[in-house]
Amino acid sequence: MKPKILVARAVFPEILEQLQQHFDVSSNQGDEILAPEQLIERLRGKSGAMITGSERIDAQLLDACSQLKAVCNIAVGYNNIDVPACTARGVLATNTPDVLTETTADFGFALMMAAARRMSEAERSLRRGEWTRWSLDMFAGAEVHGSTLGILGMGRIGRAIARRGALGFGMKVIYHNRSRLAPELEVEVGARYVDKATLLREADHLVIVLPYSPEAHHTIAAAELKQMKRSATLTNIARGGVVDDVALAEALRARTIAAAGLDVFEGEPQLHPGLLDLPNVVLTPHIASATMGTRLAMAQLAADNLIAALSGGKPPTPLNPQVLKD
Ligand code: 8YV
Repeated sequence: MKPKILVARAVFPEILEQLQQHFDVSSNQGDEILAPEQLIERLRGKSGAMITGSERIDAQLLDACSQLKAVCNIAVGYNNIDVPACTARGVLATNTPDVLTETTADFGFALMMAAARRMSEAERSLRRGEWTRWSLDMFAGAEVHGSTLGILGMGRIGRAIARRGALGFGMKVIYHNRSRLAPELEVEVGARYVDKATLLREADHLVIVLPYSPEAHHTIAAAELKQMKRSATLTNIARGGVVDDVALAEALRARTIAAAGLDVFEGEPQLHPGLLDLPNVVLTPHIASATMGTRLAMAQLAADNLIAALSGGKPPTPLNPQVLKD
């Protein structure tokens, strides 16, 4: 008998077909969002789950679904999974690193540029029919090339953004992270380590790529925003909650920073209503990894993890490899 799995969200048909060759698949191609109790209900008796950042795997769910052996996230971030709780119950958890790095860095850079060069604001004005004449300072924004790029969090995506800034745009790149990169890696990506206060004080464009954890909650709040230049931009492609959105909306409204680019929000898909009325913020619905090629690669990696995990193979990207038997 094939192991039973749940694919919690709609996935590409070719991925579903592969999974059906190995498993008795319960799918959700209607892409209905499952409330926590519905997720538990659908997962009972299943050995595996393919999930996204919208599904939460916690101790309560794991205890209710004791047959579960593997949960495979279609995302690199895994703050939706209580990994220690999985490990304690011998459940393998996996994520999708690497395959989305360059695509996500492209988007982060684009969002930063859109905020700096006031693209959304200018486009909205044009669509409203306000472009009746040209003027010298019309939608004049901040320089990107040659400016200082500050990166908070220096994992794979942070490094890919640093390379774009240093090599492509001649930016001075500074970063802050819990751990400093090896000297040769700093040279390769063209970035210099600084403390958090220096990062906030010197960055013309601050890009946040810090994974969410309770310790990272509101890493950027009112006090941090106050330390930034009035001309600076802030871009968040990490997770909602790393930035205090209420404080950010206030800083943008009061123009104590110039602009922001946000792809992630506290409590998304809801967002702080104050953000919607502001001209100086570019808002996108968590799409930094959204190219067809990358989303397919992410789903494929999650499928490879699930197939290996439930057939005694070696999952490519485990988060808690200690649960795997040799
Ligand atoms: C996902 C992301 O699309 O990988 C991540 O961590 O934030 C995005 O690439 C999203 O989380 C859906 O699972």
